[in-house]
Amino acid sequence: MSSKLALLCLLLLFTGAQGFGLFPGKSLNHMDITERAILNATVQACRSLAQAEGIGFTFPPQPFTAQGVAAACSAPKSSKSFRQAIQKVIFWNVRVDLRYALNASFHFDEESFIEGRRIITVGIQAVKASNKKENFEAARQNLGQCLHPLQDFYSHSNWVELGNQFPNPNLIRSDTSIGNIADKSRATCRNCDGKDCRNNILEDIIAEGILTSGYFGVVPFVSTKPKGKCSHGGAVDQTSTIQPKGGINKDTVDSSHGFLHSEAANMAIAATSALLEDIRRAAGDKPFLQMMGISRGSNKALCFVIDTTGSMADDIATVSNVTASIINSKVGTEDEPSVYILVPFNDPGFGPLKKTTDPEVFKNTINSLSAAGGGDVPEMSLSALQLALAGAPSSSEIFLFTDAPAKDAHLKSTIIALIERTETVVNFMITTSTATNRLRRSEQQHTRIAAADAQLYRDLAQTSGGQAIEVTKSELLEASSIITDSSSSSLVTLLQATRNQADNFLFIVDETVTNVRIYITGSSITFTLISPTGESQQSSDTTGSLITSSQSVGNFQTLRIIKQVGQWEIKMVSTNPYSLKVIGQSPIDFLFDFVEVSQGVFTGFDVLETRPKAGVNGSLLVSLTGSDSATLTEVTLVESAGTGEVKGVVEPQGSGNFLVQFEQMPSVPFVVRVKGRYDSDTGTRIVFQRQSSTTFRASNLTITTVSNSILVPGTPFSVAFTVMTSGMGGNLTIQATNSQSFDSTFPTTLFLESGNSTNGTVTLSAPLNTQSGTDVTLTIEAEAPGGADTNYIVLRFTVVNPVTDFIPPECKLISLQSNCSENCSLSTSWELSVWVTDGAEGVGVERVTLRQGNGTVNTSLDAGNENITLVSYSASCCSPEMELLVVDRVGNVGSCPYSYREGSQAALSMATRVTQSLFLCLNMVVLGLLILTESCVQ
Ligand SMILES: *[C@@H]1O[C@H](CO)[C@@H](O)[C@H](O)[C@H]1NC(C)=O
Ligand SMILES: *[C@@H]1O[C@H](CO)[C@@H](O)[C@H](O)[C@H]1NC(C)=O
Ligand SMILES: *[C@@H]1O[C@H](CO)[C@@H](O)[C@H](O)[C@H]1NC(C)=O
Ligand SMILES: *[C@@H]1O[C@H](CO)[C@@H](O)[C@H](O)[C@H]1NC(C)=O
Ligand SMILES: *[C@@H]1O[C@H](CO)[C@@H](O)[C@H](O)[C@H]1NC(C)=O
Ligand SMILES: CC(=O)N[C@H]1CO[C@H](CO)[C@@H](O)[C@@H]1O
Ligand SMILES: [Ca+2]
Ligand SMILES: [Ca+2]
Repeated sequence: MSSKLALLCLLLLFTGAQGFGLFPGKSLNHMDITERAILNATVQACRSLAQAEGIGFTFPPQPFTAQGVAAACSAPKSSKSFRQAIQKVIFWNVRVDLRYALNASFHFDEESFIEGRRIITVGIQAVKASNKKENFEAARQNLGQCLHPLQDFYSHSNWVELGNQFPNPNLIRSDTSIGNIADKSRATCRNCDGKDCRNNILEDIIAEGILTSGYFGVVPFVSTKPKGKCSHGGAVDQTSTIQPKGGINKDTVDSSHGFLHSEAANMAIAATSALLEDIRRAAGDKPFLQMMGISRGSNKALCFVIDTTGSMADDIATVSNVTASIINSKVGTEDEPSVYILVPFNDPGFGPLKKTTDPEVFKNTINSLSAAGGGDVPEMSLSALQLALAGAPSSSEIFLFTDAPAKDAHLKSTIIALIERTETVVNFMITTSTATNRLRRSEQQHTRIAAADAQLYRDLAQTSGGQAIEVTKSELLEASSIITDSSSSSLVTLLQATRNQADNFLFIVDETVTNVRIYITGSSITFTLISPTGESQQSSDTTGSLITSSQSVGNFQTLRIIKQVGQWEIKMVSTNPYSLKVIGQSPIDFLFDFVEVSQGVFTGFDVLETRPKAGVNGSLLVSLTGSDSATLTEVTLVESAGTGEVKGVVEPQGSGNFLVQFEQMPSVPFVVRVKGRYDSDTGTRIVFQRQSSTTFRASNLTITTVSNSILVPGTPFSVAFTVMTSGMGGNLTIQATNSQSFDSTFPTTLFLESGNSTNGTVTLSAPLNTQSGTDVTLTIEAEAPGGADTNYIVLRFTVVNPVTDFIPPECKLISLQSNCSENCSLSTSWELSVWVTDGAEGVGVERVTLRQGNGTVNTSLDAGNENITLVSYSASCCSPEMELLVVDRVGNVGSCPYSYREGSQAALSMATRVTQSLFLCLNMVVLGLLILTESCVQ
């Protein structure tokens, strides 16, 4: 047994992936397929949105890039978050190969058509439910996972060999037949002719249009392939060495059926586009674009976590004032927040998280907060912060207002895990209160938050690259106004460090950077600033030429400096702890993830949801955003509280992606610093430097998990995890925390020998009444004996109630009146009214929107029957066609086209045909006919 396993491992180290491949090359892989379909689908959504708003739309230049598409969508500032969204979807897609390599259903191997489609359709339901609740992170994860089998179908089955020209529309719906699937006992293949596999599928299978797919197995001499069945093929697949020999996959141009690779890959792109189109129709254009990280404003969340206990009345008034001024000054500008989030906390209560895209709703929500209760002095601040970190988009900035220490300090490590994984910046606005304020709540007298209590907040702020600002209540407005000003768009970090003693720091201001600000938090600090030309200015000098403005409030100080391109230096003098941060605005920034060569069956880089391994080699995947021509020259892990540095080896991967390898990951906390260059429009070479705000740590512990990502309410959900250590063994302390406060069980300690591994299980139970689309973030932490080393894994699950309604709402034409004549401009208008229902068994109509037509739509519920939505439409005779999209509450989408030209009967029968021709149309879209032509709709 063990020798067989060893052989297996050896073999697999040299293989690629199953499916469309993981690395760039001449063949199209899952990344290319996914990216192309997303770019095209996003262009369609932006175009449709522009049309609906009556504004023009210009297609971005070909080939599409995230940068170009974001600009065409009038959302140039979204190019980073768009890129990030695409990558998330791709990572989750590729991960299916790394995690479920041998599970046939995820790859449509072994004729597992029914199971494969189930993965796709349940995934689509989860995406739709997540979008409905604006849980876009979860939507991307579910989307990536369900795209993998969808794309594999075209490579691993004989769909292309059967002569099909278009994708199989039945893979993205649950209530239809997938096709004529071969019986388990029916032979489908013969031996290839040596290496030539062009004719290995049996003629009767082709002639009768029977669906089959290849068997796949990696253990030599052990095959589960039934007699006469096709194999996947290729060097790894051991079943292909057994009769019938050879295979049928089209993964690459060199595969058994590589001669059909490009047909299969193009069909996978078309199928991916069709799936995205279904999701877009269910969600609407704007939410679809938000899922893709595109919005017209700053694409940033404005996120407040607020203490609402008795002593906070003044602070709440301040937050209300700050919110009002942010909203008043930013709404309608490109700095407008894309979403507003509020999490209140008290004691013992906290939450719920309130999320809205409507600034007025948010203002009212904040205005309706009142300060009361709280009992003793400490409050539930970290519980609330956990909710905010789990619910805000990644890379957000959160502002937490309190005057009290945390009662739930045991959540510190969970909060750090969430900060590291989401790269969120957390700013603490800590007010010192007067004794009388606090007296109301308890006999304990705290005139100010004790130093040790504030240290917890300082530690968390430091990890996140935020500030822990300590001010009096009367200073809070000024401090808040300064710090929330930083939540503008395109913010980049040029430098971020913390120290306990004097030190000198360098930072580079490049031509693209504007609005440079320096934040210093700490007390009794002086400094000297030296510009690239060698001019210098002391902190005490108020008349110097380098600092254009300076504000100081409480322990927080901020400076603006003149724009001078080049390397600046700041010499800090202090004997107290302080943090220094230099930020600016620039379109050029970077994204990165820690990755690891997958330990599974196939080799590939998997994105870590944990801390990377300490003391051994490690890798980062870095992407540059905001410029298609920028290149990365240097990536360094810099000790955040010291001077240690580890430089990586940078390998370009194409499309602005770079793999960076480090010989040894540091054992101390570090930040990621990148340097790069690009040629400006005027041809000058610009060197830039950016840094992560977040401080990261590596660990000697590793945690891995295996679990589904969809959770059904009322059914216990198990997450099995494995912990390993390269350090000392002993009893590990385990903590599992979830963002929804679902009941959970887990072992609180696990015994682990040095060099060994141990297993545990977390069981989560979502109450029966949990709504579909709710997302839950689970953090599993393991702390080494002594507490010096901790690792964690952060997982996200989506709650989905089983769906039984697969049928879209229907339209019934009630009346159509037109007095339109040949010359439309001479006549007035036409009108129709329609009943929309979701049937007696349906979940109900969610939304009716106009997809095509220039008229006006009015919808209302039928007074007599609330299951009927009445729709009336009137349009000019020059706009003869219209199409309604009708969506039910689980996201089934129907289409109802009408035209005064056709008369009611023709229009009604068209409704059924349009769904069938949708795939034809989408295919044309991918092929380059971007306009849904009339032939498409008829
Ligand atoms: C905020 O408070 C300041 C000072 O009290 C006041 O001048 C300003 O008008 C307030 N802003 C808003 C939007 O309420
Ligand atoms: C990992 O273990 C090594 C050797 O035991 C130790 O020096 C190092 O500090 C540990 N790293 C962390 C992050 O605890
Ligand atoms: C680990 O915990 C078990 C059970 O509490 C205890 O018996 C054992 O001595 C502990 N081992 C170590 C190395 O601390
Ligand atoms: C690892 O732990 C398992 C289960 O406790 C044990 O059976 C095995 O012998 C251990 N292996 C090593 C190398 O210590
Ligand atoms: C832990 O679980 C994995 C499968 O998930 C199994 O292969 C392994 O043997 C288990 N290890 C221990 C120590 O029980
Ligand atoms: C990146 C990519 O594949 N873009 C495709 C999008 O669709 C157009 C036609 O609409 C193709 O020409 C592009 O190749
Ligand atoms: Ca309290
Ligand atoms: Ca329905």
